[in-house]
Amino acid sequence: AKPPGRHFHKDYQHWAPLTLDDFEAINRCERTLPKNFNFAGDVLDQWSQKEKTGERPASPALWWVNGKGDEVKWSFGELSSLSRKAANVLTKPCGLQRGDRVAVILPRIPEWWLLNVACMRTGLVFMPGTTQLTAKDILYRLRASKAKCIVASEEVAPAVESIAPDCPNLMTKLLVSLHSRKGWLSFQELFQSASEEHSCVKTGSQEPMAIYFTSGTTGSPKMAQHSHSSLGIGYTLCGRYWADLKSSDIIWNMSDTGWIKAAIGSVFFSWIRGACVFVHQMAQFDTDTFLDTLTTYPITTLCSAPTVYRMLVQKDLKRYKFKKLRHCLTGGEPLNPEVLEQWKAQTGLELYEGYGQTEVGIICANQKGQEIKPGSMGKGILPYDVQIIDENGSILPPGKEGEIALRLKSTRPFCFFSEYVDEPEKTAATMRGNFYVTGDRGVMDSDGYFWFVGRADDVIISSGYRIGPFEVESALIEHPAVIESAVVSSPDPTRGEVVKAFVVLSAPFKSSNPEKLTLELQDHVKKSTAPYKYPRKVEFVQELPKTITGKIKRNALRDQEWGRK
Ligand code: BCO
Repeated sequence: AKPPGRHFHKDYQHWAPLTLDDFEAINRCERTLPKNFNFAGDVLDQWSQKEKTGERPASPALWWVNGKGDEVKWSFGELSSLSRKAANVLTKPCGLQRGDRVAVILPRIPEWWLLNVACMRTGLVFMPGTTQLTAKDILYRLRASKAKCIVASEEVAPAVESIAPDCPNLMTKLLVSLHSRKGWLSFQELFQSASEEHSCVKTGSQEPMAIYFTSGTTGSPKMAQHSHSSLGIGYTLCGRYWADLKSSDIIWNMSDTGWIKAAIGSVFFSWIRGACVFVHQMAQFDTDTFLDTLTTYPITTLCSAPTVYRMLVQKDLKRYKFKKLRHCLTGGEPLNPEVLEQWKAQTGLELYEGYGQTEVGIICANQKGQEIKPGSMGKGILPYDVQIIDENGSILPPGKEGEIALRLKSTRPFCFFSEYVDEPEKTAATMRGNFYVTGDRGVMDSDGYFWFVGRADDVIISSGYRIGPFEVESALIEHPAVIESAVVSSPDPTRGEVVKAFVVLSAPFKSSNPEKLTLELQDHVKKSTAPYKYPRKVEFVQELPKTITGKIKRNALRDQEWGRK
């Protein structure tokens, strides 16, 4: 019999490797976390073994297409050997060592998955970023993180080159492209000659594995750091009960590689269940290509932002015969019940909404087997204890609105982010009494279902993106037409909410054509910071509402936009 507690792990007793049951038991708090854990070694390499013994269906682990006829299919065995080669590229020619931070700005190409796994194998800290990042965004990320290496595609390379001299810690630029470029190491070339021999680093369960930049109300994005176990084990129950994944499933999770949703849905909860991750690298998102993909490929499980479903239900979905689709997930922003009803009426499929954050992953979800209450985010997912609390940190009863919070004391959930790197005061500011506060307001009903109400702060959630108003205001103020601005959310039928900028103009621009100036300011923001943040609405005003101490009252403008008193 296994002794109790932490001694069950193979590292201590040399028993059989951790199983899916063990991972689920850890999430149910029935087992303690092992001292060491590495997703590549403890999960992916095991699926590779199961492929050899026929315990897993012969479907790929990664299936990538680009709509131009190119296709990549890797089994878990291939993923293991190819990621070992990639690991050798990172440690040998790139000279990186365990604990070094690596910024990875790649579109949805297979190398993103290879490098992600290679970082796990070598104990490097993976820091993904969307390809929409501008030179200024990249500079901030490289300097704040002191990253030793940046991995980028050709489209991002010029922006990196323009700021690299200002990043004293940056040792290596690694280019993922068929062409070589001066000043960059070529991943493709190094990969060809790299050895497949590599032993996976025995990482500690709580050792840093990834850093995600996340926006808040004030200041620049914070670095939310996750450990090997928080991402690698933390979504096991999500994969089973929210995503309903089996090793025979094929999941298409739409999220861009820069967001934690890509990690959760296109790496961790899918691969821990042994499912196939499907990727379509579209030049640009469009609903026709999206629907054609579902009719062409045997995708069983879809995960997309509510904005995508809002766009899709505008189409005549009955015309499309999805090949194998049986389970649909959504998250990143609130889903309106009407969209859920329309999707169901047109496709016969339910929409399972989940709710989470970069810091904590998925914390609530409509889980398979539970009744779906349209408009609700479902129930809390273990190991989290989700509650609604008041301003003093006291739990509120069902039906009372307050802040959505997670219990941290006495036992801190292992899948919780470890900290905002180098910002202890911001990490501490998320704590209230025994709880972590999400910054979102909500209500729990008497059946334990959670209902989203809105943000408690000024952060804007548009199309599934979390956008800090300060970042947009900082971009606007760089333009000579802008004296000051206030950026708030504004309702939008497709994107849920969009960024709206109230702008006070400088004297020389007061008589400008407003339409032309709006386009100019929008274009300016798209060049200054990642374009998804640009203000889709702009209003020119004489002055901004302010408090007696001169602070801009964003809440007054937001209430006005939403028709609230
Ligand atoms: O809509 P516009 O055309 O006016 O503007 C778009 C782009 O055209 C533009 N743009 C992009 N690159 C550009 C550029 N403009 C100039 N130069 C460039 N290089 O910028 C705007 C970007 O907006 P978008 O990304 O919303 O584009 P789009 O095509 O409308 O995509 C729609 C969605 C729904 C596919 C997209 O918004 C999306 O993927 N949303 C989901 C985001 C997501 O995955 N969120 C999850 C975050 S993680 C999380 O929530 C934690 C949960 C545990």
